[in-house]
Parts: sequence; structure tokens; C-alpha cells
Amino acid sequence: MIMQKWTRSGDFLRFCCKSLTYLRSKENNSVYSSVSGFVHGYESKSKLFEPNDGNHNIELQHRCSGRNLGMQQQYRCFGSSSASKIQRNPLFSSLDAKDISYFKEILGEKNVIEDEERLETANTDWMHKYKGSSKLMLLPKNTEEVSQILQYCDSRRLAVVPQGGNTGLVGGSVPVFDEVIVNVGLMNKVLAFDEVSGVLVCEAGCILENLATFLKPKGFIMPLDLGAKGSCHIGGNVSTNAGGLRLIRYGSLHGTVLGLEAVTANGNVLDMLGTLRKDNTGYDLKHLFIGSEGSLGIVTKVSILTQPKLSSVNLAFLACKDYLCCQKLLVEAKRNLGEILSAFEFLDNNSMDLVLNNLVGVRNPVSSSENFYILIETTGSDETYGREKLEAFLLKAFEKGLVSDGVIAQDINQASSFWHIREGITEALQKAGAFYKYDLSLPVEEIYNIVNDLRGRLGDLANVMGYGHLGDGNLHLNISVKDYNDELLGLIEPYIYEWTSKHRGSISAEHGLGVMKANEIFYSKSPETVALMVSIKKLLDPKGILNPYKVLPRSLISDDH
Ligand code: FAD
Ligand code: 2HG
Ligand code: ZN
Repeated sequence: MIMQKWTRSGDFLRFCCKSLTYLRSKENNSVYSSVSGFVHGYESKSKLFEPNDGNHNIELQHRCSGRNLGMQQQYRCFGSSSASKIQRNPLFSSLDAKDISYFKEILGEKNVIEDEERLETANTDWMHKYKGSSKLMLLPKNTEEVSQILQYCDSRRLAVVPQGGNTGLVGGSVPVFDEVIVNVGLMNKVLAFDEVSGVLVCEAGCILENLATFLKPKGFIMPLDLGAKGSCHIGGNVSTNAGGLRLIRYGSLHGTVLGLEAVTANGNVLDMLGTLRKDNTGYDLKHLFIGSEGSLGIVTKVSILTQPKLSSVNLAFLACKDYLCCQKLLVEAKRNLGEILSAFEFLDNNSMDLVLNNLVGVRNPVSSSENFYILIETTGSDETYGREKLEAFLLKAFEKGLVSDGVIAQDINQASSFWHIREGITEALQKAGAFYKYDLSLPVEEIYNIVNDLRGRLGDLANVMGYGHLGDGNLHLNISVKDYNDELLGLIEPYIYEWTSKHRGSISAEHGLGVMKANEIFYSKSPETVALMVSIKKLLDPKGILNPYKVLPRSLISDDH
């Protein structure tokens, strides 16, 4: 009965289920067609992600218990195997006055930061979980300065943390002890854009959202988009191999980054800034720097393939009664929306409640609460085709009982508000209090089993939630708790890692290993593979000054290194 109405009517989706609306008018098209690159953001984000300019106060919540901020030994905050100690590598030098003078000479006084407030910000990660005690942040303006800094630090054996927008979620972007912070935020120029090929060449410190803004009037979009876009740098994105919301459509940065320039620990500048789609001349070494989290070099320039901004963008917010429906919907979406599918994201009811309870002005777009919610975005070049295709797809999905309720955004504001729910979960967690964060790749059919298993294991002790990039098999498993608690952590780890390993998943789908998971790499990589990684690290950074204690197991790196 309902379906008959639906198929007959021009704005049929409205009748199909109470809250499903489709009201995309001709006038709206022009606004809505400019959605990409904007709609994934939300107005409040500029408040959320302040750059490290030191002009704002972060109220630090000193939640790290058992931590000794002295120079020799520090407890890892909230990481795995609660409070495992990290020893400062005794081979590293400590800063002295001569070092500071040298840096002032090459960078100028104002780009050598010793100010306590600014250092407090730069020493603390976005989650306020990891905190170092660096006494110095350097702000180079160009590659030559980065090279001089590293050459000097290498000769003095001063440890260095490369830092971008400091939005990383595994403690990789802040010092563990007194490492010198090298933040490339002043290296923020677009160097070239080719409107024929769509290749953008820019410095590493460009903020992702600024690049999107630069491209918009030219009719292009960045091939990646993530909630932290208002602060994260393209250099940070490359160094973490960030995934985000568009990976399902445009692939990973291993495909879209065409070239880069990086400076290795001894100050060598590696010019690999090619702009070609195809180049099979020997080993493609740029890939070593994509996802190596600042452990092999500082990325200074990036060449990236951008995508044409297409005119037809539609976003549906759907409710599903169980995980099997989500799974089937994904299979159907890939089969039936294939060429226009640009995002397939999911969140469970616990995540929805968390957002509703902790973010201001958010409401559930569908009328009743359901166990799961899915966001499907389509992007194509033909407005009628895109709209009809999505409508037909949703009609079928309702008929098959895969979707129980849903809404299609009717304008840019509505689309923004839908994305705000999905992108706002990370912020909502932060507001709710303490949390343990995991970022897993798993076969899609296993994704929700781990959430259920963990719920069973933790009972009332915690609020376990699952959300993420379902289209890419990437689960963000977060555990919201009242207070950090070692006993609880003991129930979570290594359980999650073992579970993931048993299902041949990855313990880091997109956030990296940082300091949080450096010692857990074996859950996802074979000993032989890790041994080769260690050899590469030792080859490119023989004194181990770049981002120490991160990425690779400390036992394999420290002593002689
Ligand atoms: P930072 O946090 O400053 O650094 C991250 C790592 O890269 C560190 O190890 C650092 O040493 C290294 N690094 C930074 N710049 C350089 C450089 N120029 N050269 C060498 N090494 C460098 N991540 C995703 O993958 N997908 C998401 O959808 C996503 N969403 C997020 C949403 C929110 C709200 C937040 C807070 C984070 C999110 N992240 C996501 C994580 C984070 O934003 C990304 O990892 C991002 O790519 C980090 O960029 P950044 O410039 O902030 O890097
Ligand atoms: C996202 O997809 C980010 O929203 C953050 O990768 C995930 O909060 C998280 O765990
Ligand atoms: Zn993510």
C-alpha cells in the first residue's frame, strides 16, 4: 500500500515512511551541487580544531595517573597493557643553550617557541590522553630549514617529533619525553594546480579544508575528507595515510598521492615530487613515507590527484533494525549504486545516543530510534540519473526490509546536519568523559561480532559503541567509561587485539600505531615483515631521532639505536 504511493508520486519517498523526505528543488540543486568538500564539515569545527598557534587555552585534564613527567621515565597514558613504562632513550642528548641559539639563527627568534602556554598545547594530543614535556617547538618556513633542523638534530642526537595539525588519535604527534617538536604549519602554500590533470602540488602544512576551499571555485575536490579537516594538514594526512569518508570512492592516499618531498633524519632532501599517474622507474619510495607516521622523515611537499567536483550529490540517512540488514544494504549499494556511491558509513544506537546526549542542537533525522543508522552518499555528474538511481535503490531496500526508516537530505543544511551526527561521535566521546579508542579493519561480516562480544565481556562497566566506514570494512570501536581504570583496560586489551588477529584483521585501519600500538604491531604483521621495517628505519634514521617510541616495538629499536 505504502509502496504504491511511493512509486506513483514525484516526491514518493516522503510517503514511504514517516520521516523519509525528498524535496530537492531545482533551486536547491545549485547549492546542493556545491556540497562536496563542505557538507562533510560543520560550522562548529573551527572551534574544535584550533591550530597550534598558542593563542587559545586548552583546559588540560590531567587524567594520566601514575605518570612521571621527569626526563627518564614515563608511563604511557591509557595505552595498552595499562601503564606500561617507556624508558627515555639514554643515547639522546638534552637541549642546551647553544642548540636554542643555533635554531634562532636559522629560523629567526619568532619561530623558535619556548613559550610555556604554546608548548603545553603542542605537547598535548587532541584527545588530551598523551602528553610530552618538550621544551622546544620549531616552526620551519621551507624545506631548506627543515633540512637544517634535522641535520643539526641528527648530529647532536636530539630526538624530534614531526607535527602537523595534531589531530592524530594514537599519540603519534606529541613527544613522549623532551623531543623537539617540528611543526610544519607555516609551510602552507599551494605551489601549483593543473586544471587539466587535476594535480595539486602544495606544501605539507596546508590544512586539508583550506585545500578544499582552494579547489572549490576551480571545480575540483580533494580525494579525501575527514572530520578533522579544519585542522589536520595534508602532510599529516599523508604521514598517517588517513582514510576518511571518501576512501570507498577515491581509494587510499597510496593511490592518489602522486609524489612527495621528504627530508630524512640526516637532512637529505628526497625529491620525489612527481605529478605523473604512471611512473615505473624503479622502487616507488614515496610509499615508505605514506603512513610511516613521521618515523622515516618529514614530509615537506605533496603532489596529489584531486577529483572533479560533480554536480549531483545526494545523501540519505537510513535506519536499519539489525547488523545483517546493514551488511546486505552495503552489498546492494555496491551492486546497484556502484558508479555513484561515494560514502557508506554506519553508527549504532549507542553512538547515536552519545551524540544526542553530548552535542548541542543535534536531533535524530529519522522518527524513531533504531539499532543502526547508515549514511549513503552518492556523487555523479547527472542530476536526474543520480536522484532516480538513489530513489530506486531505496525503494528496493525498503521492499526487501533492509531499511526501516530514512531521510534524504533536501538541502545543504540538512546534509550538513546528517554528517554532523556521524562526524560528531569523536567529539561527543570526548565530551562524555573517558574513552578507549580502537580502529579496526575486519571482514564486514565480523565487524559487529566484536562489538557484541565486548559488550558481553564488559557488561555494565562501560558503554561500547561501534561506528565507522562500513564500506571499507573499518570499525571504530570505542568504549566510553566514567574514569580510566587499569582493571577495565585489562579486560579490553589484549582481548581486542587477539580477536582482531584471529580474524585476520588489522589493529590499525587508518589511524596508525603511534605510541599507543607500537608494541602491538605483531597482531597484524609477521615477524619477518616487522624485521624488514626495523631495517628500513635503521637505514633511513640510524640514530633513531625521528619520532622515537612510535610505530615500531621499542624493544627492537631502542638500545643500539
Ligand atoms: P598529526 O596529528 O600532527 O600527526 C599525525 C602523525 O603524523 C604523527 O605521527 C606525526 O609525527 C606525523 N606527521 C604529521 N605531519 C608530518 C609531516 N609533515 N611529516 C612527517 N610526519 C608527520 N583519521 C582518518 O584516517 N580518518 C578519519 O576519518 C579521521 N577522522 C578524524 C576525526 C576527528 C574528529 C579527529 C580528531 C581525528 C580524525 N582522524 C581521522 C585522525 C587524524 O585526523 C588523521 O590521522 C590526520 O591525518 C592527522 O593529520 P595531522 O596533520 O593532524 O597530523
Ligand atoms: C572517524 O571516522 C574518525 O570519525 C575518528 O576516524 C574515529 O573517533 C574515532 O574513533
Ligand atoms: Zn575513521
